[in-house]
Amino acid sequence: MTDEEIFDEKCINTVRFLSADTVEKANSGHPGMPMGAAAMAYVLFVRHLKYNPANPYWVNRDRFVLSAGHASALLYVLLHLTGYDLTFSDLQSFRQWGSKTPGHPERHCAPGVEITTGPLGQGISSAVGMAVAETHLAARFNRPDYGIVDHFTYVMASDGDLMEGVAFEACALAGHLGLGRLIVLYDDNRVSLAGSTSLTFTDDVGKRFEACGWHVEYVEDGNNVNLIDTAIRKAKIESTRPSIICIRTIIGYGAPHKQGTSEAHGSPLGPEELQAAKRNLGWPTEPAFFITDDVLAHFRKALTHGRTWEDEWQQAFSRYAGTWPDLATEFDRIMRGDLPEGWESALPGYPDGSKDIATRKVSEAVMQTLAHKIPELLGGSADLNPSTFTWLKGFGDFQRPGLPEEGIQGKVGGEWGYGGRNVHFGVREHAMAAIAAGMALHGGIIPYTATFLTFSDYMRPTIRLTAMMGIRVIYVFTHDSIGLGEDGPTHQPIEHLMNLRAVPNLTVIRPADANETVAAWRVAILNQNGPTALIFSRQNLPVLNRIELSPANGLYRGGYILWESSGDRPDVILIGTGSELQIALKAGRKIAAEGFSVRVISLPSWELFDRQPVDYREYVLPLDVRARIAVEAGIKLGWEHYIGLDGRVVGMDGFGASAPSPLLYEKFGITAEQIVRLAREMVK
Ligand SMILES: Cc1ncc(C[n+]2csc(CCOP(=O)(O)OP(=O)(O)O)c2C)c(N)n1
Repeated sequence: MTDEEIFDEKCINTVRFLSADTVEKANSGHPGMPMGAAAMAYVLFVRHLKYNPANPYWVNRDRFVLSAGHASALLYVLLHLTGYDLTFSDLQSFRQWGSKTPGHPERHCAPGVEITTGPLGQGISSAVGMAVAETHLAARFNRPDYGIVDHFTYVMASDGDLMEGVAFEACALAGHLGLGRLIVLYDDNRVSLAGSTSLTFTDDVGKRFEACGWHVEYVEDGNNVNLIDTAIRKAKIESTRPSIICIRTIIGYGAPHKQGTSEAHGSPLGPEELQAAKRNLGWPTEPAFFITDDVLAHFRKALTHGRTWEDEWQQAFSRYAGTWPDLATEFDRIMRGDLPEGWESALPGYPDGSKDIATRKVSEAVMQTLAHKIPELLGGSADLNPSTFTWLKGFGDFQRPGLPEEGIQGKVGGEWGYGGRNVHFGVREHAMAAIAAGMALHGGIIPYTATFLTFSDYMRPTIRLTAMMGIRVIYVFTHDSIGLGEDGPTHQPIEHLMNLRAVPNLTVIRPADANETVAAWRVAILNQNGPTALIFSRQNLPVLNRIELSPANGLYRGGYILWESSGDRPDVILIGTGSELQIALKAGRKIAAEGFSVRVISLPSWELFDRQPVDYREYVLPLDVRARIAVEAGIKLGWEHYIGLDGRVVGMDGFGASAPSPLLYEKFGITAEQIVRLAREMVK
């Protein structure tokens, strides 16, 4: 071995045993993957990844995604060694309350953690979204001699990541799109949590990726620095296909009794086995957390390199700004996440007397004005644009340039290439959500997705993560109830609204008419601290007369008094959302005609309403009025939140049925007559 190779090995063993010690000290965690994948992590962080530990937010940094979030100790060790603001004592408080080093990487806890991972498959899929963002922004902003956006997205993924369906969906799309700056390091250790992958996972991964249009490299010895280095070099040169490097490793490498088995996967090695592993690899058994100065200095060169890379980029950007000042200002703006001036100025309004219109159709109109004003709005649907109406007309298809355009449907007009803003996700709802998350995390993009509300179930794992991360993603869900009609119960969402409302930090908005729909989109665009789900009807709805009724900007408060029969204390309160608000209103008028005092509340967003001051909530929904009826064509469970134990719900008890929409409302009893009947009973 050369001196250099000996030193590399020392650095790798530092990573390996710092990770194992970190897990051992916490008496909890996953030592196996960090020990097996230490070499590839070292090669990547020391020889390839471009980053500045002193400024984790440098916009042109390479993105690194540890998809196998259970190997978090590895990431924390790398961040510490390379000089991020993550100290030795942070390593020692691994997995403890309030630490920067939770069990799985959480985006807001430590600088350098680009994304929250842990649910397998999510990280690699969102990395595809990061690469989409990079590719699009490069097409938009780069100019000859100025690669303002020209970084790579690297992923470390495990067997579990690649077993998950979402990863396959996302990687298939990445191959189709030819995302050449996406590089996956696959930790091929053939062991998962419960045993060997020979039990479950005998795919030929390389061939599978090859079939999806990827460039595939193999490294037979995952401890061989030079082989890994060469493979990464080749992957970087390949510019028209994403790359995966299948690196054969041994889980828990070094641990004499546990290496190569699932015993090494998810619990501390135990003091004896850990000591034995250290002896086995010629590592000092004491002290734990052993780092030598030369090794630390080697890793910390990242600080100098990082400063140089960022400075060089800054200088290039200044020159770029001199030649293209408007582009540079625009780039700064979108990367800050600020909205452009006047973005709201062309939003449509729907005066009294407008024709009935489905809220999905209104959404389409709103999106066209937003598309012109907000160039960073980018997204698409899971093969449902003709139903969700979520295309950005004239703004091109995000596609690999050079694909034969002829015969390809779905062209929305405009550029065909990486500058296009309509992303065709295909029938891949889960990957659509994950990719959109990656686009938001990259920055410079406001991503949206679209499908039928019933298929939100296919997206839930990612929706949950975007809510946890607090990032701006807009989910458009149309066909929001039995109101969609003949497609029947498989397509009619029932429990979905409540399911989404149950996710913390997800804002769910189900507007009742055209003007509420415009307001809902406005809220979604302004919501920078979490995702928003916009829920739209398939069927036409009346445009409520806002001269007679309260204005639709009541939506900004989540709920508001739409109409009341008199200024008196109401005898009964009717609460409606979406397409059922008009039914509640009709019922309210009938009840009022019988001499009762009635109030009708529009409640398009629980989350927005619950954030209002208590006075406002009390003003809308006075505590002492117990006769309350909620009307929503969804599951009843959950409405107790607003109607208490005395209230009643006009909603669904089971699944829907296949029939025309008006008949379904009648058959399932979601009618004004039913509301009136219940109200009479309650006010008696
Ligand atoms: C979606 C999801 N399902 C299950 C788990 C629980 N889990 C954590 S790691 C793991 C499998 C680990 O196998 P592998 O991905 O090969 O990692 P390694 O054993 O190499 O560390 C499982 C099932 C998870 N984190 N995410």
